[in-house]
Amino acid sequence: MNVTTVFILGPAGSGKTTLVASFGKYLEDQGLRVCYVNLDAAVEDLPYTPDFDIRTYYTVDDIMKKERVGPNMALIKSVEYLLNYRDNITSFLKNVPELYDYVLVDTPGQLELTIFHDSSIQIMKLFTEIGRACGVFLLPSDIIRNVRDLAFLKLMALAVRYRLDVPIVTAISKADINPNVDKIIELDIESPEFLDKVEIEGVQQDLVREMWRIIKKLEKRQRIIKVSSLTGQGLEDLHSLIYEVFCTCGDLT
Ligand SMILES: Nc1nc2c(ncn2[C@@H]2O[C@H](COP(=O)(O)OP(=O)(O)O)[C@@H](O)[C@H]2O)c(=O)[nH]1
Ligand SMILES: [Mg+2]
Repeated sequence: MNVTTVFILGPAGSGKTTLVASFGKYLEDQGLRVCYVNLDAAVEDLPYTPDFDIRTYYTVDDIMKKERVGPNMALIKSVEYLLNYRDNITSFLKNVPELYDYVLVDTPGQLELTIFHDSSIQIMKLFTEIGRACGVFLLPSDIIRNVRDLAFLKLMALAVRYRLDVPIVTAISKADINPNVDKIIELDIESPEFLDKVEIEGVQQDLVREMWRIIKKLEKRQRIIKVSSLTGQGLEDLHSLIYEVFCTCGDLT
């Protein structure tokens, strides 16, 4: 079997790092060999033991001291620094296809560091060269309070798909926190309740409706899955969905 790289993506605090640990453990329990990669130079503690950790080479604290910059600039520089270690990453990846079935890549806490900077895109490309790769974009249930929030997150997921040249699946994360999320995600623009639930009027209402149309047109149709690292809910679904991304049928509904 080919090695499969899964980039775990999503807004800050959406549960990426925690999912790398819980999903990795789930895959290992299925007898699969999992390689854990941390590309976040700002993280303090990890709930998994990384096989490759960018902090071996530098941390955001190091950059703040060395370059005499504040935390925001150091975060940006931390992504630019990635390219200085391109050879280290390439040489690490050389043996990965023989040793592992899955590579789980924990991306920087702030999503914009991953998608705005060419250096992270170039580094992610290295992983696509050793086997197949896809992304899981997390839509955290705790910030989905209404249709507008969901539309906004879905637009972000589309933007990520546009930036990264890999298939992207979406998953509602931290599903244990917000049980009402079901009522929101099942709402359909065609349903009579839709505009009531949007709870806005006039131009904004037209905007949300139009945004939904665009999302529905562009987003790859996929069944909705909900995951929780806390309870283990949905990890099996996530595994199936990732598997299906690469099967020839390509139908994720
Ligand atoms: N209730 C709940 N909390 C979670 C879950 N996943 C992550 N968290 C918490 O959400 C916060 C951010 O998680 P983290 O994995 O660091 O997010 P990241 O910034 O996307 O890597 C932490 O306090 C986690 O303990 C989950 O499935 N359920
Ligand atoms: Mg993280």
